[in-house]
Amino acid sequence: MGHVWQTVDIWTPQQCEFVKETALEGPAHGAGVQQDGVRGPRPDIRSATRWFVDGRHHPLIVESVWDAVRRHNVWGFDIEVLPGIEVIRYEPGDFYKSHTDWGGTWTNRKLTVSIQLSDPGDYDGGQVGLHVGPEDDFAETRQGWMTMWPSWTLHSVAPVTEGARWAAVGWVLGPLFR
Ligand SMILES: O=C(O)CCC(=O)C(=O)O
Repeated sequence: MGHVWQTVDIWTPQQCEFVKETALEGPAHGAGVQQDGVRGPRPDIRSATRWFVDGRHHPLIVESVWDAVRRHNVWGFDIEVLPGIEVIRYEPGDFYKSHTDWGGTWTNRKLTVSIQLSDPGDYDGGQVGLHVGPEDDFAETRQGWMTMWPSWTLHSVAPVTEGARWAAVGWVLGPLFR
Protein backbone atom coordinates (compact mmCIF):
# COMPACT_ATOMS: atom_id res chain seq x y z
CA MET A 1 0.00 0.00 0.00
CA GLY A 2 1.39 3.41 -0.94
CA HIS A 3 1.43 6.34 1.39
CA VAL A 4 -1.93 7.97 1.87
CA TRP A 5 -0.36 11.42 1.71
CA GLN A 6 1.87 13.24 -0.76
CA THR A 7 4.77 15.63 -0.27
CA VAL A 8 5.73 18.31 -2.78
CA ASP A 9 8.46 20.96 -2.76
CA ILE A 10 6.54 24.11 -3.71
CA TRP A 11 8.12 27.28 -2.24
CA THR A 12 11.63 28.64 -1.71
CA PRO A 13 12.53 30.01 1.75
CA GLN A 14 12.08 33.52 0.28
CA GLN A 15 8.58 32.63 -0.92
CA CYS A 16 7.77 31.21 2.52
CA GLU A 17 8.82 34.53 4.06
CA PHE A 18 6.74 36.46 1.51
CA VAL A 19 3.63 34.38 2.30
CA LYS A 20 4.15 34.95 6.01
CA GLU A 21 4.61 38.72 5.54
CA THR A 22 1.54 38.90 3.30
CA ALA A 23 -0.59 37.09 5.88
CA LEU A 24 0.64 39.32 8.69
CA GLU A 25 -0.71 42.39 6.89
CA GLY A 26 -4.15 41.22 8.07
CA PRO A 27 -5.54 40.73 11.58
CA ALA A 28 -4.52 37.83 13.81
CA HIS A 29 -7.14 35.30 14.87
CA GLY A 30 -7.23 32.76 17.65
CA ALA A 31 -7.50 29.09 16.80
CA GLY A 32 -10.84 27.56 17.64
CA VAL A 33 -12.45 24.31 16.64
CA GLN A 34 -15.77 23.62 14.98
CA GLN A 35 -18.15 21.29 16.80
CA ASP A 36 -21.80 20.68 15.93
CA GLY A 37 -21.66 23.59 13.48
CA VAL A 38 -20.46 26.02 16.15
CA ARG A 39 -16.98 27.46 16.10
CA GLY A 40 -15.33 28.51 19.32
CA PRO A 41 -12.14 28.48 21.37
CA ARG A 42 -11.17 25.13 22.88
CA PRO A 43 -7.80 25.68 24.54
CA ASP A 44 -7.83 22.05 25.70
CA ILE A 45 -7.89 20.92 22.03
CA ARG A 46 -6.01 23.60 20.16
CA SER A 47 -3.79 26.59 20.72
CA ALA A 48 -2.20 28.68 17.95
CA THR A 49 -2.50 32.03 16.15
CA ARG A 50 -3.82 32.30 12.57
CA TRP A 51 -3.85 34.81 9.73
CA PHE A 52 -5.93 34.43 6.57
CA VAL A 53 -4.73 34.71 2.97
CA ASP A 54 -7.81 34.98 0.76
CA GLY A 55 -7.36 33.70 -2.80
CA ARG A 56 -9.41 36.62 -4.18
CA HIS A 57 -6.91 39.13 -2.78
CA HIS A 58 -3.74 37.10 -3.23
CA PRO A 59 -4.39 34.91 -6.29
CA LEU A 60 -0.74 34.19 -7.10
CA ILE A 61 -0.01 32.69 -3.68
CA VAL A 62 -3.13 30.56 -3.58
CA GLU A 63 -2.90 29.50 -7.25
CA SER A 64 0.64 28.24 -6.72
CA VAL A 65 -0.72 25.87 -4.08
CA TRP A 66 -3.73 24.93 -6.19
CA ASP A 67 -1.50 24.10 -9.19
CA ALA A 68 0.65 21.78 -7.06
CA VAL A 69 -2.45 20.12 -5.61
CA ARG A 70 -3.85 19.47 -9.08
CA ARG A 71 -0.57 17.97 -10.27
CA HIS A 72 -0.33 15.67 -7.25
CA ASN A 73 -3.96 14.63 -6.83
CA VAL A 74 -2.98 10.95 -6.81
CA TRP A 75 -6.35 10.06 -5.27
CA GLY A 76 -8.16 11.25 -8.38
CA PHE A 77 -10.52 13.29 -6.23
CA ASP A 78 -13.01 15.55 -7.95
CA ILE A 79 -11.64 18.91 -6.76
CA GLU A 80 -12.92 22.39 -7.60
CA VAL A 81 -11.32 25.16 -5.60
CA LEU A 82 -8.87 26.22 -2.93
CA PRO A 83 -10.49 29.39 -1.56
CA GLY A 84 -7.49 30.50 0.47
CA ILE A 85 -4.92 29.47 3.01
CA GLU A 86 -4.30 30.17 6.67
CA VAL A 87 -0.89 31.00 8.05
CA ILE A 88 -0.56 29.49 11.50
CA ARG A 89 2.01 30.22 14.19
CA TYR A 90 2.69 27.74 16.98
CA GLU A 91 4.69 29.15 19.86
CA PRO A 92 5.89 27.19 22.91
CA GLY A 93 2.89 25.40 24.40
CA ASP A 94 0.80 25.66 21.20
CA PHE A 95 -0.54 22.40 19.74
CA TYR A 96 -3.51 20.77 18.04
CA LYS A 97 -4.81 17.44 19.31
CA SER A 98 -5.83 14.59 16.98
CA HIS A 99 -8.67 15.57 14.68
CA THR A 100 -9.91 15.32 11.13
CA ASP A 101 -10.83 18.31 8.97
CA TRP A 102 -13.87 16.61 7.48
CA GLY A 103 -17.51 16.18 8.53
CA GLY A 104 -20.31 18.32 9.91
CA THR A 105 -20.44 21.45 7.79
CA TRP A 106 -17.18 20.45 6.09
CA THR A 107 -18.21 17.46 3.98
CA ASN A 108 -17.05 19.29 0.83
CA ARG A 109 -13.45 19.26 2.01
CA LYS A 110 -11.44 16.83 -0.09
CA LEU A 111 -7.78 17.49 0.63
CA THR A 112 -5.88 19.22 3.41
CA VAL A 113 -2.56 20.88 2.62
CA SER A 114 0.06 21.89 5.15
CA ILE A 115 3.09 23.84 3.96
CA GLN A 116 6.06 24.13 6.23
CA LEU A 117 7.06 27.82 6.35
CA SER A 118 9.75 27.51 9.04
CA ASP A 119 13.26 26.20 8.87
CA PRO A 120 13.07 23.05 11.04
CA GLY A 121 16.08 24.33 13.01
CA ASP A 122 14.04 27.30 14.26
CA TYR A 123 11.85 25.33 16.69
CA ASP A 124 11.51 22.11 18.69
CA GLY A 125 8.42 19.92 18.87
CA GLY A 126 5.51 20.79 16.59
CA GLN A 127 5.57 17.55 14.59
CA VAL A 128 2.49 17.05 12.43
CA GLY A 129 1.46 13.44 13.07
CA LEU A 130 -0.55 11.53 10.48
CA HIS A 131 -2.34 8.71 12.26
CA VAL A 132 -2.96 6.33 9.42
CA GLY A 133 -1.63 3.02 10.71
CA PRO A 134 -0.25 1.21 13.75
CA GLU A 135 2.68 3.63 13.86
CA ASP A 136 2.43 7.39 13.41
CA ASP A 137 3.84 9.03 10.33
CA PHE A 138 4.89 12.65 10.17
CA ALA A 139 4.43 15.44 7.66
CA GLU A 140 7.47 16.77 5.83
CA THR A 141 9.40 19.33 7.90
CA ARG A 142 11.63 20.78 5.18
CA GLN A 143 10.94 24.47 4.61
CA GLY A 144 8.74 25.14 1.59
CA TRP A 145 7.48 21.56 1.36
CA MET A 146 3.79 20.80 1.25
CA THR A 147 2.25 17.66 2.70
CA MET A 148 -1.27 16.89 1.50
CA TRP A 149 -3.73 14.25 2.68
CA PRO A 150 -7.43 13.38 2.35
CA SER A 151 -9.21 15.66 4.81
CA TRP A 152 -10.74 12.79 6.79
CA THR A 153 -7.24 11.62 7.81
CA LEU A 154 -6.65 11.77 11.57
CA HIS A 155 -3.77 14.17 12.30
CA SER A 156 -2.34 16.27 15.11
CA VAL A 157 0.30 18.88 15.89
CA ALA A 158 2.57 18.12 18.86
CA PRO A 159 3.27 20.98 21.29
CA VAL A 160 6.06 23.31 20.25
CA THR A 161 8.62 23.38 23.05
CA GLU A 162 11.00 26.06 21.77
CA GLY A 163 11.02 28.70 19.03
CA ALA A 164 8.07 29.01 16.68
CA ARG A 165 6.71 26.80 13.94
CA TRP A 166 4.94 28.58 11.06
CA ALA A 167 2.80 26.70 8.58
CA ALA A 168 0.31 27.49 5.84
CA VAL A 169 -2.76 25.29 5.82
CA GLY A 170 -5.65 25.06 3.36
CA TRP A 171 -8.60 22.92 2.36
CA VAL A 172 -9.32 21.95 -1.21
CA LEU A 173 -13.05 21.73 -1.84
CA GLY A 174 -15.08 19.71 -4.29
CA PRO A 175 -18.49 18.09 -4.79
CA LEU A 176 -19.64 15.72 -2.07
CA PHE A 177 -18.31 12.17 -2.19
CA ARG A 178 -20.78 9.64 -3.53
O1 LIG B 1 -0.06 22.97 11.55
C1 LIG B 1 -0.29 22.22 10.61
O2 LIG B 1 0.56 21.99 9.74
C2 LIG B 1 -1.61 21.49 10.51
C3 LIG B 1 -2.73 22.23 11.17
C4 LIG B 1 -3.99 21.41 11.26
O3 LIG B 1 -3.96 20.27 11.63
C5 LIG B 1 -5.27 21.98 10.86
O4 LIG B 1 -5.37 23.22 10.71
O5 LIG B 1 -6.23 21.21 10.70
